[in-house]
Amino acid sequence: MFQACDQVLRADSGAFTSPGYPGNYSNEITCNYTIEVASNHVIQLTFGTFILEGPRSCPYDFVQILDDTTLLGTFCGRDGPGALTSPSNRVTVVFETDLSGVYQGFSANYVAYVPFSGT
Ligand SMILES: [Ca+2]
Repeated sequence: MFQACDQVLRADSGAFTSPGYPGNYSNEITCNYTIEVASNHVIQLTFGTFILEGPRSCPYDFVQILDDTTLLGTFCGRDGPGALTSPSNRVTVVFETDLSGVYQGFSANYVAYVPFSGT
Protein backbone atom coordinates (compact mmCIF):
# COMPACT_ATOMS: atom_id res chain seq x y z
CA MET A 1 0.00 0.00 0.00
CA PHE A 2 1.39 3.34 -0.99
CA GLN A 3 1.54 5.79 1.83
CA ALA A 4 2.75 9.32 1.24
CA CYS A 5 5.13 10.13 4.02
CA ASP A 6 7.78 12.51 2.72
CA GLN A 7 7.89 15.84 4.50
CA VAL A 8 9.80 19.06 4.00
CA LEU A 9 10.13 21.22 7.10
CA ARG A 10 11.33 24.78 6.77
CA ALA A 11 10.17 26.42 9.99
CA ASP A 12 12.68 27.32 12.72
CA SER A 13 11.23 24.54 14.83
CA GLY A 14 8.93 21.63 14.24
CA ALA A 15 8.06 18.04 14.92
CA PHE A 16 7.49 14.88 12.94
CA THR A 17 6.73 11.23 13.56
CA SER A 18 6.79 7.95 11.75
CA PRO A 19 3.57 7.30 9.77
CA GLY A 20 0.65 6.21 11.95
CA TYR A 21 2.37 7.19 15.19
CA PRO A 22 1.50 6.48 18.01
CA GLY A 23 0.16 3.43 16.21
CA ASN A 24 2.51 1.13 14.39
CA TYR A 25 4.18 2.07 11.14
CA SER A 26 3.59 0.05 7.95
CA ASN A 27 5.72 -2.41 6.07
CA GLU A 28 7.70 -1.44 3.02
CA ILE A 29 7.80 2.31 3.34
CA THR A 30 10.50 4.88 2.75
CA CYS A 31 9.98 8.31 4.23
CA ASN A 32 12.29 11.27 3.72
CA TYR A 33 11.98 14.08 6.23
CA THR A 34 13.97 17.02 4.96
CA ILE A 35 14.67 19.89 7.29
CA GLU A 36 16.06 22.96 5.60
CA VAL A 37 16.47 26.24 7.44
CA ALA A 38 18.29 29.55 6.92
CA SER A 39 21.90 29.09 5.84
CA ASN A 40 23.50 30.48 8.99
CA HIS A 41 21.59 28.10 11.23
CA VAL A 42 22.32 24.63 12.56
CA ILE A 43 19.67 22.09 13.51
CA GLN A 44 19.29 20.35 16.83
CA LEU A 45 17.26 17.17 16.43
CA THR A 46 15.79 15.37 19.42
CA PHE A 47 14.12 11.98 19.30
CA GLY A 48 11.65 11.07 22.02
CA THR A 49 10.04 7.71 21.43
CA PHE A 50 12.17 5.37 19.35
CA ILE A 51 10.92 1.79 18.91
CA LEU A 52 11.89 0.09 15.67
CA GLU A 53 12.55 -3.48 14.68
CA GLY A 54 16.08 -4.60 15.63
CA PRO A 55 18.66 -6.03 15.79
CA ARG A 56 21.53 -3.64 16.31
CA SER A 57 22.97 -4.09 12.83
CA CYS A 58 19.71 -2.65 11.42
CA PRO A 59 19.07 -5.06 8.53
CA TYR A 60 15.27 -4.57 8.58
CA ASP A 61 13.87 -1.23 9.67
CA PHE A 62 16.03 1.80 10.32
CA VAL A 63 16.38 5.54 10.56
CA GLN A 64 19.31 7.23 8.86
CA ILE A 65 20.25 10.81 9.56
CA LEU A 66 22.17 12.70 6.90
CA ASP A 67 23.66 16.14 7.13
CA ASP A 68 23.37 17.33 3.54
CA THR A 69 24.94 14.18 2.09
CA THR A 70 27.10 13.00 4.99
CA LEU A 71 25.70 10.08 6.97
CA LEU A 72 25.55 11.02 10.64
CA GLY A 73 24.23 7.67 11.79
CA THR A 74 21.97 4.66 11.29
CA PHE A 75 19.60 3.69 14.10
CA CYS A 76 17.13 0.91 14.86
CA GLY A 77 15.71 -1.21 17.66
CA ARG A 78 15.41 0.88 20.77
CA ASP A 79 18.79 2.54 20.31
CA GLY A 80 17.54 5.88 19.07
CA PRO A 81 19.63 8.89 18.17
CA GLY A 82 18.58 10.83 21.28
CA ALA A 83 19.63 14.43 20.67
CA LEU A 84 22.11 15.48 18.03
CA THR A 85 23.07 18.69 16.27
CA SER A 86 23.83 18.86 12.59
CA PRO A 87 26.80 20.93 11.49
CA SER A 88 24.76 22.50 8.69
CA ASN A 89 21.36 23.96 7.90
CA ARG A 90 20.05 20.92 6.07
CA VAL A 91 19.27 17.51 7.52
CA THR A 92 17.50 14.54 6.00
CA VAL A 93 15.99 11.82 8.15
CA VAL A 94 15.31 8.67 6.15
CA PHE A 95 12.98 6.03 7.57
CA GLU A 96 12.82 2.66 5.85
CA THR A 97 10.94 -0.50 6.75
CA ASP A 98 11.07 -3.99 5.29
CA LEU A 99 8.27 -6.43 4.48
CA SER A 100 7.43 -7.69 7.97
CA GLY A 101 7.58 -6.71 11.61
CA VAL A 102 6.09 -3.35 12.56
CA TYR A 103 6.56 -1.32 15.71
CA GLN A 104 5.49 2.02 17.14
CA GLY A 105 8.20 4.02 15.40
CA PHE A 106 9.48 7.38 16.50
CA SER A 107 8.63 10.92 17.45
CA ALA A 108 11.10 13.73 16.90
CA ASN A 109 11.34 17.47 17.09
CA TYR A 110 13.93 20.01 16.05
CA VAL A 111 15.04 23.53 16.72
CA ALA A 112 17.16 25.64 14.37
CA TYR A 113 19.44 28.28 15.79
CA VAL A 114 22.47 30.42 14.95
CA PRO A 115 25.47 28.70 16.52
CA PHE A 116 27.49 30.56 19.08
CA SER A 117 30.78 31.57 17.49
CA GLY A 118 32.61 33.33 20.29
CA THR A 119 36.35 33.70 19.91
CA1 LIG B 1 10.13 -4.45 9.70
